[in-house]
Parts: sequence; structure tokens; C-alpha cells
Amino acid sequence: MVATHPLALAPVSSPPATVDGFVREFLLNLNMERGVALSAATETDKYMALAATVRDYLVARWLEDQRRQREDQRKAVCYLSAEYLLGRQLDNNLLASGLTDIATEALAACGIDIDTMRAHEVEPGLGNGGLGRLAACFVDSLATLSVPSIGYGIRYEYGIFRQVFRGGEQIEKPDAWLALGSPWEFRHPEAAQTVSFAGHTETYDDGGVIRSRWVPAWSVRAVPYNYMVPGYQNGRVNTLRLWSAEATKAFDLRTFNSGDYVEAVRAQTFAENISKVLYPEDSTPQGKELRLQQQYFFVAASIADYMTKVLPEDFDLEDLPDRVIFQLNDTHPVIAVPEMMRVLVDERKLDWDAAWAITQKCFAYTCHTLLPEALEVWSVDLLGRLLPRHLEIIYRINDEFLLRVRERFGDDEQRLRDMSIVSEHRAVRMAYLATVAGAKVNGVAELHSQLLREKVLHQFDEMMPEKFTNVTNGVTPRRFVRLANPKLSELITAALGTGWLTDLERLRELESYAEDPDFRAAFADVKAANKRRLNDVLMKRDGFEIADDHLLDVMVKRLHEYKRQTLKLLHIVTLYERVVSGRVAVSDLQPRTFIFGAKAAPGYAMAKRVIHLINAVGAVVNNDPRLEGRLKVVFPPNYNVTLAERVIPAADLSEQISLAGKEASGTGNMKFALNGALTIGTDDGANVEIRELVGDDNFFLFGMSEPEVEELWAAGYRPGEFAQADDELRRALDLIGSGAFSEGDRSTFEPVVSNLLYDDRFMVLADYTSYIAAQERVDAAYADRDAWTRSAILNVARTGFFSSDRSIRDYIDRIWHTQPAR
Ligand code: KOT
Repeated sequence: MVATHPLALAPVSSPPATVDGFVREFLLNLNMERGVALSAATETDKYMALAATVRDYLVARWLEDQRRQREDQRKAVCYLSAEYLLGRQLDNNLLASGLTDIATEALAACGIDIDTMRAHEVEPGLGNGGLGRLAACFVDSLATLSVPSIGYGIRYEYGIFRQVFRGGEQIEKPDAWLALGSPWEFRHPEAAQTVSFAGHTETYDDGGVIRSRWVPAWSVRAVPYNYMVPGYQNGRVNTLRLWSAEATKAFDLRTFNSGDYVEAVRAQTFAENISKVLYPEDSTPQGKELRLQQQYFFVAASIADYMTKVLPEDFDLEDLPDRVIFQLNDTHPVIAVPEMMRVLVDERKLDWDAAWAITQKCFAYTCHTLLPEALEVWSVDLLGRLLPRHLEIIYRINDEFLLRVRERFGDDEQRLRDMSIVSEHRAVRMAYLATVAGAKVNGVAELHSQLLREKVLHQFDEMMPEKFTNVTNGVTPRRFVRLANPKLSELITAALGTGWLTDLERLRELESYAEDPDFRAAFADVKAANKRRLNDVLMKRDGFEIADDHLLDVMVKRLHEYKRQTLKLLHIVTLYERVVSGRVAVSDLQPRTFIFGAKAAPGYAMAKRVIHLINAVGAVVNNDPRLEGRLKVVFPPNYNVTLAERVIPAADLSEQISLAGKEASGTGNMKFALNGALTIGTDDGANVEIRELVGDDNFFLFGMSEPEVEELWAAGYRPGEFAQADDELRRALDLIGSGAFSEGDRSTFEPVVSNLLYDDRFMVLADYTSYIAAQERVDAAYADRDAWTRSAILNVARTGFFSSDRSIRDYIDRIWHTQPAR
């Protein structure tokens, strides 16, 4: 049947973008979708109806963009990521659609305060930290730059755990983010894909051609949930497609009728487990079978979705590289490589060489770490059990690759062992597979990309240097400047006019304003207002107070030894010890509030002990009358995107103190600088680029450089010697070891102290003296508040480079070679 009604012929249109139009649509949603009257509506009802209303304004553009993308011949990007740390959606979608003012007024007219609606949203925490938040920034920029693209990932039923403290120790609670419903997603069961596992492989005669095929043992249904990703006020709406696992036959009716309820739901539970929970690990993945199931699950569903739903039916697969690039967000989706080969060879019946030529052009790989323990490997046994055909394909890829190595370098057995995708320990090195298969390999900051080429993938760089490139990370200024810091945004717009949010290098124009005393005063007022706003949030949330005259010194990031939260603690304990020992008069202390935010992987014992220690030091320091309230340690639990948006704009000092060569990039460092905090940091990750841009005078550098770290390590690092050499360091360690922060119990934090004294893999003690000296420079600089503000303005003015829009343009130029849509 062909539609004839005039309304059916035209594309759906949005409700009128007026206060009246908004009110009408909102009440319609409240009545028709929630089935309640305004007078009887709960906060949840109102929030859900509001979200549905914002959605209604975006949907017309979305449908249009989906239609265009199907017809579009241009190359698209499929971003494959196991994590998307999205943060709250309401405010972002209001901003993107230009509806903030209308919605505020419309809700007020209905007697609703929009801020209570904002606060009602539970953020989807579908990521662990930097890697997942980067993916979320990238989909924002892809939409804002109108790049034809789709993000693929997993719709975890439980995101990153909710952290609470009991007696100062971390307790993990489930994050039931879906409990109140999720108004931003569209479930599409009709577009489900089947994803299979296990079983065996066999060969068969296909009309004279001997082929392999996979006979799986079991399968699950992958059901897509689509999320709208609106570009910033450009009318573009992209798609984020997250997969949820369901049982293929939800209920086996016969079993169920025969009374075996347990067996009937067993299959269902088993299947649903695959997308049940995000692995709460960052940089230290463990070889968990479920994790491999998750990875293959979302990647196989995504490739099938792309090949069968996005590509036209008659598409000539030889042209695939002109049509799509799959960007692999670290190694978590790398099983996509053998999966693509399986689809092309086994299902589409291409010959191996043709399929490999295509595959090699359709993938690119981003590496996000240098820590050897974070480089993902899967045992041959597990792969053979769960994905037997993929293992065969990996072996063949490896055989052919090693032949090329031999051709190029001769029979160098050591080199062949070193470069083999399958190690001697029968482990498949996923980073190597990605490097061999990918058209490009990139690191996430200049230093990281350089170390990747020189160290981790050195021999691959020697063989195929043209593959390697850098794309320095970035962050979306829409969320992390405009939404998080509305007052600063107003000030910038007053100075520069509009347009800077999508052209962040324009912040350069602020440089001259740094010399204007009135502008400096206004800038300082914004910082002060942001501190008060943070105070209000923390007071309400956790009962913490932020004093107006304190320097706000912030370290927020995952808890990991290489990030060195213990170095920050040693600084705090040193300041405390100076006063209580009487060596420094309390009146000589620069008042400071230290804010920590950090989750530890539940199985990472040392990280959890450090969390305990931060809380323990806080409990003592905050309550010791000798300090006269001049030092405060504030550690709000459950640091997440929502809290980041409040903390970062209030910060004076940004702590980026990882051991040089260990932090791939960092992205928090960029957010702080863009919000006018000065950085105290090592020459690591993107800190290097931040310092180059803002200038040495506006950055507090300390610690060993990466080559110096290597040198000290090679010479034999003995942390105890550094404790011997620095009296204050010894005092601080002794104080912790003495039980001063554990009610006299020496055993509680003894493992932290002895780890530092006798092991100290991340050379905290070696950098301590230099760190304390740098902190003294911070105090001196802060004493001249006006000069500090000038530096802060220059930080904002000179860090426009770190927009994720620039990162995406770099991906386009260096890796994807796509054209933005018209
Ligand atoms: C996790 C598991 C395996 C390999 C890498 C990771 C990882 C790396 N998770 N988060 N990262 C961070 O990614 C950010 C975005 O590129 C970086 O800024 C940061 O330095 C990484 O630690």
C-alpha cells in the first residue's frame, strides 16, 4: 500500500519551538504517556514527560538524518567502544536543540523548577573513566561536525558501581540506572541480531570449493537500543546504538508448562548476563570469560547490523573501504577483525586474500595505555572454546603476517617470537592483532604515540612506520565549558561574541583580556561563584564545606598506583606534620581545601587501601584544632560525570601527577585548564602539550622526565634512599606508619608505607622532593591573587586546542579520510 494522506507524505514535523508549543507537548506527554494529570504528577512523571518532550523536538531531524545516511554514498565512521560514559542527557539535549530558555519558561509556567528536573536524572555510567568519557565526547563532536557516523556499544543493565564509604572504606553498590525507566532510548526488537558462541568448526565441499564453517553451540539475541546524539545547534542528530542481550527463546513453553520453572528461566538468565554489568576495571583487565563474551557480543551484532541493515543489499564488498571505517577504541572490540574475516570469507564467500585486503583497510586502532599489564591477551584455550572459528582465522592471519616478517627480516627467530600475535604462552595479543590488521594505529597524546612507537610496538613501527600516527585527545566544550561553567561561558561570550563553542581556538582572543583588570576581576568573581556553587552541592550531598578563601586543590580520577594519589597524600601529611611538630606556624599556612574523587576497581586491594587512607587522613586533619581549619580534605564518594561538572569549574589547582611515561594522555587535565585551573603536573601524557601551549610561567612542572625515569629504573631504583635523603619525607612516612591516622593501629596502613619504601613501582618517593618544592611555588603564586587570575585566564585562552572537535578533525585528516555531511 502506498500512503496517500497528506500528513503521511510529509516528514514528521517538530512541535512549535515556542513556550506555548513546549507546554502543550509537555502536558500531552504527561497525560498520554505517563497517564497522569499535572496536579497528581510525581517528580519522576514530570522528568519523564520533559525528556519525552525534548525528544519530540529532536526526532524529526533524527529521522531525516537516518534517511539521508542510508542514501548517503559517503564514507561513514563506525566507532566501536565497549564504554560510553555519557553523563546526564537532559541538559545536553536542551542545549544542543537550543531549547533551554523555552523549556525553562514553559516549566515555570507549569509550576516546575527546571533545576529539580535536571537533578532528577540518573546519569548512565556506562564506562569506567577516561576511555569511556572520551568515546562520549567523540560522539558529541561527530554530530557537531556532521560526520556521517554511528557509535556502537553495550547497554549494560548496571553501569559503573555506586561508591559509598563505610568507616572510610569503599563499598560498591549496584548502579541500577534503569530503575526509573530510561526516556532517552528507543528499543528495536525487530532489528535484533543473533550472536552465536562455542561449538566447533568443520570443512565442507561447496560446489568443488572446500570451505570452513562454524557450527556454534548456542546463541543469544542482541537487541539494539538507539540513542539520539544531537550536534550542537546544527540540526544534526546522529545515532548511538547500544546492544542488550536476551535469550533467543525467552521461555521454553513446554519446560515451563511441565513445571520446571527454574530450567525455563535459566537460559534467559544466562543470556541476559552478557550485558548485565560493566566490568569495573580500568587499565587492569582480567581474563574473564564473560568479558570476552561481552566483547564479541557487541562487535558481532554491530558488524551484522552494519552489513545487513546499513549497507544496501547489492553492495559490492570490494568497495567497502570507501564506505566505512571501524574505529577500535582500544583492544576491547578487536575481535571484530576475525569476525569481519569470518563474515567475508565464510558467509559472503570471498576468497581469503580479497577479504584480508578489504579488512585491512576497514579498521583502525586507538591505543589508550602503555602499562604492560593493561595490554589485553586472551588465552588460546578460551578463544578456542568460545570462538573456535575466530581462533582459526587469527592463526591464519598470524601465519601470513610472520611470513612477511621473515621476508623482510630473515629467519630471526627471536624477532618472530616477539612479533607473533600468538605468544609462546598460548595467549593472543590483541594489540598486535589490531596493529597487524589496522590501516592506522594511533596513540592519544604526542608523548604516548612516541612511546608506543619506540617501546610497546617498536618492532611493528620498524616494519610498517606508515601505520603509526598520533591524535591527541580532546573534550567537548559543550558539556565541560558551556554546561558545566555557564558563568565563565557568559563572560567569554560577552568578550568574544558567539561562535567560540564550535571553534574553540577562538579562545586565543582572550589573551589580551588577561591584561584588563576589569576582566580579571570578573573572571575571579566567576571562580568564586563556582566555588560557592560547589559548596552548596557538597553541603547538600555529603555535608562538606568549601571555604571561600581556600585554594581549591583537586585530584579527581580513577584510583591507580601510577596516577600517584599517595604523592598527593604525602604532601598533605607533610603540611600537617609541619604544623603539629611546631616547625611551621599555622598562620603561615596557605589555607587549602584538597578535593579527591576516585573509584578503585573492587579487586584492586592497594587502591582500596589508599582510598581508606585518604579518608583517614581527612578525618584527622579536618578535626585537629591545631590546624585552625586551614587544611581540609574533602573526599565526596561516587565521583562521576555529574560531580565532575561541578568540581572542575571551581578548582584553582589541577593535580596531574602521574609518573612520567605512564598516563597515556589524561583528559581531566584538559577540562581543568579550559576552566581556568592551573596545573601542577609531571611531563606526562597531554600535560606536555598543555604546558607547551600555556607556557612554563602558567604551569607548575615537577618530577622526572620519562627518560630520567628509565635511567633511574635501569640504574636500580631504591626508594629507601630517597626517604633517607629527605627529612620531611621520612617524617611523613613515619607519621602514617605510626598509626596516627588509624587510631594508633600500625597495621592498617603499614602495607602502603612498606610498599612505598621497598617497592614503589611508580617512583613516588623519587619525585616527592620536587613535588613539595613545586607546591611551594604554588603557594607563592597564589599569594598574588591577581597574577594568579591572569595565569588562569591565559590557561583558558591557550587551550582551545583540546576541543574534541579538533581531535575528530585530526582523525578525519590522518585516519578516516571522510567528508563531513553537507
Ligand atoms: C583500560 C583497559 C585496557 C586498556 C586501556 C584502558 C584505559 C585507558 N582505560 N582508560 N584509559 C584512559 O584513556 C584515556 C582516553 O584516551 C586517557 O586519557 C588516559 O590516559 C587513559 O588512562
